[in-house]
Amino acid sequence: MRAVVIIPTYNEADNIQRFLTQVRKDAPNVDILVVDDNSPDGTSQIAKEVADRLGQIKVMTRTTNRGYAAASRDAMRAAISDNYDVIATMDADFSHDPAVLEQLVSQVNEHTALVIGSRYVAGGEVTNWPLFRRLLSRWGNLYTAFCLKLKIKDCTSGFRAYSAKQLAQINLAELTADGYAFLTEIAFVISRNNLGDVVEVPINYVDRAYGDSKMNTKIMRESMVLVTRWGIALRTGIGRKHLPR
Ligand SMILES: Nc1nc2c(ncn2[C@@H]2O[C@H](COP(=O)(O)OP(=O)(O)OP(=O)(O)O)[C@@H](O)[C@H]2O)c(=O)[nH]1
Ligand SMILES: [Mg+2]
Repeated sequence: MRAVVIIPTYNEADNIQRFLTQVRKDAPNVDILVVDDNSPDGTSQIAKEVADRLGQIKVMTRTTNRGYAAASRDAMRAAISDNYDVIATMDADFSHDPAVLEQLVSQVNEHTALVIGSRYVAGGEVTNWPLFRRLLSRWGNLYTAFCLKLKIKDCTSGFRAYSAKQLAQINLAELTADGYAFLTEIAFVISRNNLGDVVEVPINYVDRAYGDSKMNTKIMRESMVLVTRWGIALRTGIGRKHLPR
């Protein structure tokens, strides 16, 4: 079984070298695909130097259409065409513990399409987040599960492992979210199309210590608007054509 972890990056120069070194050490069986949006702080160059030194690391540098979702989609397409069996994703800022990566990857199987590293199942935790961020994420996830009739407790966690075969069933070009709503959108599509089980594994999510957050009000608003729109379409049929397929 071949596995790759996609690491979207934007201005992660303060983290990337240490992070890649740690992933290489903790998950020696998982290849790495960094997808950087040509970060002005030189993240791509640093990642390429580390890649040359450590091996098993590819760096994809994008120059157009910057965004978490667009970068993730491009990297997913590349990983699918490279014939990986499992495609994981994680952040570069140490919020997701590299020591847990192989555990997520190992739980993907023919029944399980998606394994989510989850803050909101028993045993899950959030460390060092300010109260506002905690409430936003917690209530955002409760609202999302309600609107979309999902049993998933942490739809917005970016620490995941997908079955490549099931991911390949999704028309990634048709997904509409630009920011982290992409994570909800893809979980929603997997559930709606019965592509396989979604399993949540507890993680401790630790706030970044270095580098700046890219979370902003536009991303939060997008998430709220899309979830509400999809929820209305699901329940009433109004705007059904906007539901992700
Ligand atoms: N390629 C790419 N990666 C991005 C973009 N925005 C964010 N990322 C990466 O996606 C991951 C998650 O972004 P963060 O800024 O950490 O978002 P967050 O975890 O919600 O915010 P913090 O809690 O402040 O860390 C990080 O590895 C980022 O570098 C983007 O526009 N393009
Ligand atoms: Mg982060």
